Amino acid sequence: MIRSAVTINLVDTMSSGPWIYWHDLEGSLRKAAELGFDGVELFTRSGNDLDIEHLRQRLDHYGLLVAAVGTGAGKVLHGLTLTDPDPEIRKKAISFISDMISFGAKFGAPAIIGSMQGSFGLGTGPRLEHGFQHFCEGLDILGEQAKEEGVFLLVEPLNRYETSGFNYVFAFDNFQPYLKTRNVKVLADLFHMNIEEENLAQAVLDYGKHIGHVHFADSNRRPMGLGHTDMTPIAEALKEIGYSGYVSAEAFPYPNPEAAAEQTIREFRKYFR
Ligand code: LER
Ligand code: MN
Repeated sequence: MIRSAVTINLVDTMSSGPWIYWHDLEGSLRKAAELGFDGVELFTRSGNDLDIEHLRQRLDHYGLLVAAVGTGAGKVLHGLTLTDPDPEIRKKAISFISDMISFGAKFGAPAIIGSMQGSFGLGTGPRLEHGFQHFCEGLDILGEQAKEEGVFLLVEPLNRYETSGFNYVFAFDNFQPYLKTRNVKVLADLFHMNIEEENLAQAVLDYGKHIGHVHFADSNRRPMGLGHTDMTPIAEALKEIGYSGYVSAEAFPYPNPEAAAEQTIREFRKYFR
């Protein structure tokens, strides 16, 4: 079964970006549960930011699961990436993501490596060999850690304006053979894909077996239905490949968080229920 999720940004020093709910954990969980979402995707300061038992209790109270945890705060707050030329920064990036993996794993949720990949010239432009090597080394270490903790690791293609690293799902072929770990899955973010893929539905059909999570946003990164992405063939493709992960709203809170969440769950039900 494909499950719905909605993002919550819990970094109080951030105030804009593609997250539906903001800052208030309790209120966000309550609203997500009222709308009938299956899970929440959490964007936190670090893997040690939240009280685990309190979170577990509140999730149980609302009947919600954790769909995934984002690691982007490592870059936004601390400037860390897996492909930085400085080995000390790479070490800190691995340690930051490692904590996020352990945090997510306590709830059976995978961690997402998006902006923490840095930029290393894989997708477009010439490949920067060192960056590429560091990217693969990082994924190997973290992918195996995730495996030991019972979850997979997600790596996310981002559009060309955010990275010169992993830009489109087909590029998974460019580095998967170099990985020792087999515990890495691809996050299909429909906003990034709208910019980079030739055909979104075909990319889903071709790469289905690698897809472990979906970010649900329209072409303009507003909630699905408020842009020009043709969702029908993409939803058909996800069903055809037997996708059984989350479709998680990582979109701008447009026109406001409440309306964005309602728009998202309406669209989710239209395509997946
Ligand atoms: C992360 O999931 C993502 O899509 C990035 O664009 C956020 O900056
Ligand atoms: Mn995303």
